[in-house]
Amino acid sequence: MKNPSLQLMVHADGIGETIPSLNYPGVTIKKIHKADSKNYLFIDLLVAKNTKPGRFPIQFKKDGKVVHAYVYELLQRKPNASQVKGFTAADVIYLITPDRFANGDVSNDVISTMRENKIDRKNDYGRHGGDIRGIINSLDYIAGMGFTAIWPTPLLENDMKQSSYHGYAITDYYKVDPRFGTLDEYKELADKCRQKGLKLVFDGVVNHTGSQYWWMKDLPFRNWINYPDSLRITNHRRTVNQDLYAAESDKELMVRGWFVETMPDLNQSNTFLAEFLIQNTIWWIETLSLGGIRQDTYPYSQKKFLEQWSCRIINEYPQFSITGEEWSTNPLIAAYWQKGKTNTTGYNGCLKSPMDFPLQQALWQSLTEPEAWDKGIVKLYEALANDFVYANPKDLLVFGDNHDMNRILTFLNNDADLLQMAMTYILTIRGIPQVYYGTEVLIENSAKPGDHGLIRTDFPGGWEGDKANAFTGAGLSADQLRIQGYLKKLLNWRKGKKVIHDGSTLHFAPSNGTYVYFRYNKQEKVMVILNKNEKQTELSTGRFNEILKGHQQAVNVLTGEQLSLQEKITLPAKSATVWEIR
Ligand SMILES: [Ca+2]
Ligand SMILES: [Ca+2]
Repeated sequence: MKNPSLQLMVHADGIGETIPSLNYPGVTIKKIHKADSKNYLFIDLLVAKNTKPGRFPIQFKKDGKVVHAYVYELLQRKPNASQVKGFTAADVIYLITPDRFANGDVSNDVISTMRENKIDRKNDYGRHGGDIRGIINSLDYIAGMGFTAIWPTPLLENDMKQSSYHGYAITDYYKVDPRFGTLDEYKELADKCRQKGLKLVFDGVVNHTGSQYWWMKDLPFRNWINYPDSLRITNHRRTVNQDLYAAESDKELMVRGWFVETMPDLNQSNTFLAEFLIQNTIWWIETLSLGGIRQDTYPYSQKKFLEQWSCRIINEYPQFSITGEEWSTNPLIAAYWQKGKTNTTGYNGCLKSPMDFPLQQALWQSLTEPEAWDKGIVKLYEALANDFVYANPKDLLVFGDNHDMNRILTFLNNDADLLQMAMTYILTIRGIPQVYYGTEVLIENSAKPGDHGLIRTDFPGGWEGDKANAFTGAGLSADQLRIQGYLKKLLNWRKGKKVIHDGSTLHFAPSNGTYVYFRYNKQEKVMVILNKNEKQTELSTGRFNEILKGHQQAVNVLTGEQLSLQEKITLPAKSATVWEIR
């Protein structure tokens, strides 16, 4: 690694009262740190350049006698390990809730030694049995649809009494949850993704763990977690991170407060914990040759730590990509975290791709609001006009929904035509698109708006005996097949379109319920027309002369239909059409 330092956290009875020693060419012990608990020892190693991979024993002596020993292994790095490429705007990320996607191995459904040891598909908050094998089995479907990356929500151990299916209450940062599979299966998933041209995005959670984390019974340091003695819940006032006038007590509670009693908040200002978390992330990138990381609850961790965490990763893997969840619909707040943004507070991290929550909200509101001077489609136009606040708007993660909010179809009042418009926008506007699994077959949650369990509905066909099967198309409705087919075509077209990946954007003020924008570069021009009107609409192209000048024809990328730009374009009611300009 570029960084020659490695800190080992050693945990064993009374290990803190021992002196460690080792003998291996290239590896030296630089410093030893005791913890608050006598059962931990932190050992700083220096690994010299060109040190050979191999195993070496570390001996722990007390009063001159060896009382503990451990064989540590330095693994061989894969060729070009530091050159792993993160997701870019050339990718489209398919977001998966693994427990709800596909059950590829029923033998891991119930693990009797775990606290939650039953499956119940009728319970929205119970485990349903989906797993890594199910994702592996579905990779051809995902790649065939035209997605180029997958982001499964966390697959690490969540040995909690209930709601362990969602994965955000991790109880061991180095262990795959056995109900999802094994580390070998996770590696197999990574390898098969690579073979099929899919990047694998890891969902990281450094803000909190599950309360059943093994170390909770014997914390290395008293300040390993925040508020260890008296539970305090975060105020969720995320703007304190940027606010020039915020009270210290509010800032403190925001970052140190817990989400819920079952998720202890980690204190990343403890440098040993910070190092543990950074090394752990790097270990996963290295082990799986990841294609990106999504970091949960981004603004809830210590800011100094977030700078170190993100920039240490980018230092080791310069072409890597990180996206982070800052759930704010204010672009100023989202922009603050992006790599390259100059902030007066001095914060300067390496988060490439903040999530574009502001645009997500503008998208569904613009499509569902009645048209008026300051409402409806103009909201989408004006939301994009905020791009000047971002260091790099082309790197933002754009999405219609995710696993924590209503399904986009529910936001859009279950209107499949509006869904088609929204998805066309996501897939043609600047940024890195992310699509939640099942959007393509109209999964919605209008029966219980906002309900996480229902939002994370089982993917049809993921379970033996499912009535409908989205993988084969069997049992799907005409609308489901139509949207699935539409997305498949658009996604596969997008794959080869550099002009969509990193072209410039030009948009025209919406007029009469239509909104027209262009993506262009020196070689190509693409025109996207959103028509929100409930009836067929005629559109003259004269107003777009500054970009259409010298062009005669447009070709519909989905239907192949050709039209003359000299004539009016007929737009179907509630439609999105994508045209290559000739
Ligand atoms: Ca299973
Ligand atoms: Ca926190």
